[in-house]
Amino acid sequence: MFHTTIKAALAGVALVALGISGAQAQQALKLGYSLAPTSHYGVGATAMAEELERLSDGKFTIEQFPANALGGEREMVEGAQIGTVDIVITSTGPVGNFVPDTLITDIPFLFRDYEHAHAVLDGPIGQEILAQFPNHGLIGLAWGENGFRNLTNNVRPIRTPEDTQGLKVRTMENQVHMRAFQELGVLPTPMAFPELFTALQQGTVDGQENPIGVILSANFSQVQDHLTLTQHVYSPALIILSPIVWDGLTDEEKGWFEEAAAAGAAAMREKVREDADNGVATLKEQGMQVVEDPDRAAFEAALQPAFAEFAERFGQDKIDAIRNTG
Ligand code: EAX
Repeated sequence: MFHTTIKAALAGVALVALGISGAQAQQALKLGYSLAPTSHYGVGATAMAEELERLSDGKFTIEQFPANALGGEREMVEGAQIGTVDIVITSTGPVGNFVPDTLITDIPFLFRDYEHAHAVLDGPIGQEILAQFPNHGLIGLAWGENGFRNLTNNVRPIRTPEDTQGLKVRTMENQVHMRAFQELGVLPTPMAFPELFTALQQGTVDGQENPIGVILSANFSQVQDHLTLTQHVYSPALIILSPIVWDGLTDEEKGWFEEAAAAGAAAMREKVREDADNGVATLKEQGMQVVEDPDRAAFEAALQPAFAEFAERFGQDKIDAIRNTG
């Protein structure tokens, strides 16, 4: 009798345990990014979430934490490594500090246009870089997009490299960008994105550089007078997953995550293009003075000493392989 009671109790415990594990099988994932929900990152996150929920029949859901709610991009990537953040959409800005192979993609004037960038990143070169992520405690699910970066400042209209001399410009926490900006006579000031608006407002830095979608989304027209369409570097984004999530997935589930990330990346790219095409007009309406046609060739030429160093560091053959793609 006693035994029967215990058995029944144990069965009850087992049932409760099953019930709990059934509930746990529904996994809500935390996804962080630095911009507003209406930005290209928000659009990408939503597309990814919808696709993942659809493919997994509701098993995996994604909760979004926009606008740096989980910290700056470097902090979010660290969070993915230790499992406090499940998914991060981030520019490559700080990622080279974790996965050095991504740094080659941060070289200015490397990608001609969006099609070129997509061909490289979605092709063997980009996929080989993603394959390096697990060696650094991260899973690179897909290349998303941030866009071609443009310079804004509060001092003067910028047309040539002479105009950038002496400017204090916030850069991302990225060695390649910082090195390149030195050649333009700029004092590169690395800073996490969440601090940038206030730094511009208070004049801690004179300027910053970002794609049109970011300038719009972060309301930089409120704190910057001049915009120059320098398009000096293509800024990729990455959809990164915590290995702690990845390691718990079946092969089928891993496939869903990759497919959902691809859908997110595609939606992100579409929104980046839309902002690049329409956003400059909006920024003008908001009062920015825009130099549409700066001397890009002069900026590229001014960077030659930095390019020589990049060739030595990354290998001219690897850089040529990117340039000759597509
Ligand atoms: O990823 O830090 C930056 O300037 C990034 O471009 C921005 O956070 C969007």
